[in-house]
Amino acid sequence: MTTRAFRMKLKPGTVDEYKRRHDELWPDLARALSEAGIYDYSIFLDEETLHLFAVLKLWPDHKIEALPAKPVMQRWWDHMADLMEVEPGNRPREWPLQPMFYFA
Ligand code: RM4
Repeated sequence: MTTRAFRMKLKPGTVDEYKRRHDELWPDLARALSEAGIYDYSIFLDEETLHLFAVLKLWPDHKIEALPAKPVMQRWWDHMADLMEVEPGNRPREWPLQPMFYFA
């Protein structure tokens, strides 16, 4: 198992809608995340800066690198692009986060 963490960023005024859309995560996207080997996936918001902090776990045989090419992932990113800072092609901008502390 590995843990991966990264930061994303919301556009101003989008917090409630971002939460609402994730509360109704598409079942086919949930399936694609699971099939890519992702589990225990959380996203936290810093309300002051609108930075989103994502933390997820990956099974050893994960295929997370294949996820961006999946049609459901691209549809989700298109669906979310009005709310988030995105790259050309609508993938959310992501900044990797470095592990600094762990307590089990
Ligand atoms: C986020 C973003 C991520 C996705 C999660 C489910 O807003 O689109 O790429 O993994 O949703």
